Amino acid sequence: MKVYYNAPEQGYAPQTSFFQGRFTPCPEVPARTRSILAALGAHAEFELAAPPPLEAAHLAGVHDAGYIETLRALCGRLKPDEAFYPFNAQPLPLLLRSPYARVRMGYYALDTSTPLLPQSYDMALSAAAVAAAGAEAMLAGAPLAYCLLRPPGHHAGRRSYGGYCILNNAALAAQRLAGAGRVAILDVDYHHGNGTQDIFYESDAVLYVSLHCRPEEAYPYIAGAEEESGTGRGAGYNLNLPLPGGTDWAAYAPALERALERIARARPALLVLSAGFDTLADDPIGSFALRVPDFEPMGRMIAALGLPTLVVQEGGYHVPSLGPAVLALFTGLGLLPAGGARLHA
Ligand code: Q9C
Ligand code: ZN
Repeated sequence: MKVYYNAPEQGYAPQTSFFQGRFTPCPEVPARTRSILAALGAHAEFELAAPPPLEAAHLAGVHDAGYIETLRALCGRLKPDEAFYPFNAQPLPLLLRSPYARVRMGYYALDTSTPLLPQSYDMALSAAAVAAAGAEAMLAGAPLAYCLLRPPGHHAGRRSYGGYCILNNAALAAQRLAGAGRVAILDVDYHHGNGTQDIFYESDAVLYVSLHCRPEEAYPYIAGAEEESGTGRGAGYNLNLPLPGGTDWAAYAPALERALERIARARPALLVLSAGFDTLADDPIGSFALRVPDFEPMGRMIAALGLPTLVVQEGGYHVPSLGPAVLALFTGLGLLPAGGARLHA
């Protein structure tokens, strides 16, 4: 199986998040992918590949041109050691009239939690390139591929960034795959993928189904309620399954079953799996109670859909667990022989 990976991300190390009025260490670090790469390296089934570069123009179906252009201008103006946090974080129309990218950027900010660095634009584009390459592989007939990337994407909306996400990698892949038939996105990150929901909310070409911690108690707070089910042509093509803090595999599995039933009913041609691992009990920012071995039955249940599946990396912040959890998932997905992942867990 091909593993598309943007190696330059190893040089991308945002240090500090600004969250609820405080500077806190940013958990979205290069050690995350290092943990995964170390685990994959022990198995010949994973074939690493660098994606071809992606031009910003190819984001057009997923992101607003003004957002992309402001992001590019902003990053180009930051000092080498600067981390940018918006002053405003609200889509107020007057902000867009400013000649300063620093002011315009506030229009596109979901919140202040995501530091933007001088390299953020290039890095986000390189992560999106990974997703595009993964989509191409699926269109060429691959049954399974993995997009290993940073920064993650599912909180980035059509014209918004946040939650360590700048461009929506999974949405870009889904958009490209939708040319080959209906696509389902299953999002198992601990956090609701408000960005992915936003991008496809009015579309029936892409079904978005998410299992996540309920918005009353978890980031992004502003989306993820069960009532959000899509509008227009997209009515019924958005399914949120919010779960309470403390959810373990015994409580998670029946919700996943519901998610998979909805997906099966939509008869998609392909599946995009937004794979977050911040549902693990040890995750420093999540409050669920999954264990590494739970990712194996999770993978098995997903594989039972019998769909070509593109796995796109999202969150997950307990660094030592990430590699083992990815192996457990791909064991369940049928790539690795059962039992193998446990040796590395
Ligand atoms: N102390 C993803 O998993 N801040 N993003 C939470 C908790 C935002 C997570 C702070 C979390 C965003 C892709
Ligand atoms: Zn997350």
